[in-house]
Amino acid sequence: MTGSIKTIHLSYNEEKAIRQTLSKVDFPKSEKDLLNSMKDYASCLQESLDDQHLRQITDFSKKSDEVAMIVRGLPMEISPPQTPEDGKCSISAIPFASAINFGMYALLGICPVTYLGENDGHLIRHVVPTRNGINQKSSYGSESLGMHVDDCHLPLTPELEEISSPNLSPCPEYLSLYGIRCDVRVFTKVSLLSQALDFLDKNTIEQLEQPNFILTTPDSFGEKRQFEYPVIIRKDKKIVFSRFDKEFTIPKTPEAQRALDALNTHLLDSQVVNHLLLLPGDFLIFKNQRVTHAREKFTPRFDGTDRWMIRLFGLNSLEKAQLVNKNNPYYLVA
Ligand SMILES: O=C(O)CCC(=O)C(=O)O
Ligand SMILES: [Fe+2]
Repeated sequence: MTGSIKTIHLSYNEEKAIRQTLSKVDFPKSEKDLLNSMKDYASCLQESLDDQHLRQITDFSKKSDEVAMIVRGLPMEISPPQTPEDGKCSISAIPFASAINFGMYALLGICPVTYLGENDGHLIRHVVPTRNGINQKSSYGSESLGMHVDDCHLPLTPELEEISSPNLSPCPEYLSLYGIRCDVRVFTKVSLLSQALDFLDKNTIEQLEQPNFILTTPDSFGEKRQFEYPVIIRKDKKIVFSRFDKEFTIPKTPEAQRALDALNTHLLDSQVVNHLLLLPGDFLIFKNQRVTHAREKFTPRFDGTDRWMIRLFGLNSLEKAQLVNKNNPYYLVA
């Protein structure tokens, strides 16, 4: 059921043109270099893409009815290093992949961000099975991840309008994954919230809108914390946002439990779920609070060829961001 996800296939000539223009820009060695040069990388993409593809890509963040997009066939390293078993890889080992990700963010008008308590302040997260994370429910593990919204304890976009000075930064508005190595057995599953909600009655939806759910922070966040929130929020009565993450949510009443179970069932419905594989050079981006994503358990080989994706979080603006340290506008309190 991929009809609901905008898919763009770049041509051979587009890929080649991006590769050629990018190789004229200095290769990045650090995230600082990537941030400094992201507009230059975006110019390389802009020059090389067909007009129609360029418009389709730049429209994504502006169009409120578009929630997920895949751009397939972007350039990648010709010979990427081994999949890192500890989740660490220097930018200079994957300059193309890194530049493409930051260039796409600049083209889309999105700010990459990272949050305190996860990923040690780095923007790029390597979604790989790690030896330490093997039993963790996190992007570093190989356990199953149920349908979820990332960092869902943070204020959702409509909630930010109500809170004048929150002490937490906004929940990521975007999450992107870029394929470096594919494991054809392991899909990323993406469901559109609006499609799942079409199956629910008014009463169930109203239950989900009550602050009757206790949320705990996931494994990747270090220390555990608890919050009480609604699971869904409607903006202007139309656009729906969620902080769905069943594994970390405790409903406070039997009605809340039933509503959460019903939403989970429909997010997993075969008519709703999109099963996605990212081949090397494929870039998936979605509006984190308007879809849910999941992954099934798999067995890593730890032979240097395991599944590897680059993940970035994004916000439309840093205006409401609470900074960990005022010298770094991309490192946010969470
Ligand atoms: O491994 C995947 O396909 C998704 C991982 C995930 O949920 C994440 O990185 O946020
Ligand atoms: Fe996730």
